Amino acid sequence: MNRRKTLSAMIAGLAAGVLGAAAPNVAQAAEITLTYAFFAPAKTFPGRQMAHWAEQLAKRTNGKAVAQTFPGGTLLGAKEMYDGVTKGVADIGLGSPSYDPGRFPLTSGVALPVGFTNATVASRTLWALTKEFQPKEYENFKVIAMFTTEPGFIQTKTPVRNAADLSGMKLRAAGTGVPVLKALGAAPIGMPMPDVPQAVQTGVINGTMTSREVLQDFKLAESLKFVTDYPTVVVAFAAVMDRKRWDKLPADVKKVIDELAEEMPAWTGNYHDNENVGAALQWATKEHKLQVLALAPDERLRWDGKLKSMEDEWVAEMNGKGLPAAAYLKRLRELRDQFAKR
Ligand code: DTR
Repeated sequence: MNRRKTLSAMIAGLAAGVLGAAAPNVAQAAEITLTYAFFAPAKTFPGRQMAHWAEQLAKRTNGKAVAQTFPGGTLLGAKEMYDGVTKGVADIGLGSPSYDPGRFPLTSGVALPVGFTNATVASRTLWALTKEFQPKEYENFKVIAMFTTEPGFIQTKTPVRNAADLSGMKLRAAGTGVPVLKALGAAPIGMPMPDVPQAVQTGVINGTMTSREVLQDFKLAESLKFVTDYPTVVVAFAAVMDRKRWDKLPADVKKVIDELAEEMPAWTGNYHDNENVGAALQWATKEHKLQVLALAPDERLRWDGKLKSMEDEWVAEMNGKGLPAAAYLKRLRELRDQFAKR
């Protein structure tokens, strides 16, 4: 613990030194300073969530606990996020379990093509499921915030109006997006979101399948001029603390963090669905002549048909690991419908 604290504090000190005034919320007088790492830029929606959480932590603990945030991969990148938290490089790490479905198998169920219509419903469902099922994949962590993207859309340089347009197209996706694109006939490539702009520019990929705010937040609309109007799968995010670090926090601070954990799914989903994505679509349409392409109804049905077997395959795979996959999916559908009504 001492080693961990010292390491974390050292890195925080170093990074704060390097970043200087750019490290926003360093409060000198706080009793507890939690370093909080995120792999993508601050202005993306998970980055906004991180900033909101940090602000609320300081406010609700009256400055007793503060978070020092490190967005943009300055402390930990996408692939090392969860190990980095275990090693004490950061006290809190915001990563995407969807980037590593092998490590977070049950969570990957939320990212199946189960028909979520927006991020708010998917985020609330993910959080409720995680509390109910207490997946073993988080056993060494304390989950402090969970949310998802909206369902991903195919965003491309050249128009995709049907399976023939998509056939063999090199597209980037994350997690379950990879098998989804494969089933639809594309040639998917997995890579973390921050690598996408360069891969688009250099022609490594013809586009990406993900939530649509990236058109603006990663300036992708400069090259990706088409969105195919076919919602697919969400991507899950989880901010975690190492459990031993959590256990040492005072009860009043824990209480605030638990309270915030309850609020984060709806807060983030609401921001993403109702401000972030809409603004990005408007901007991309106005500034970059983005076109949204409808699928013909019979084409849509054919695409749905190609994705149908994914759930059963997932259940079989999870059963092989001894995980309660069928029960998880059943409850997912109930919660999805319940949250969608409100
Ligand atoms: N859709 C996921 C994650 C993603 C979407 N927007 C952002 C912003 C910042 C980081 C990750 C993401 C993906 O495709 O990677």
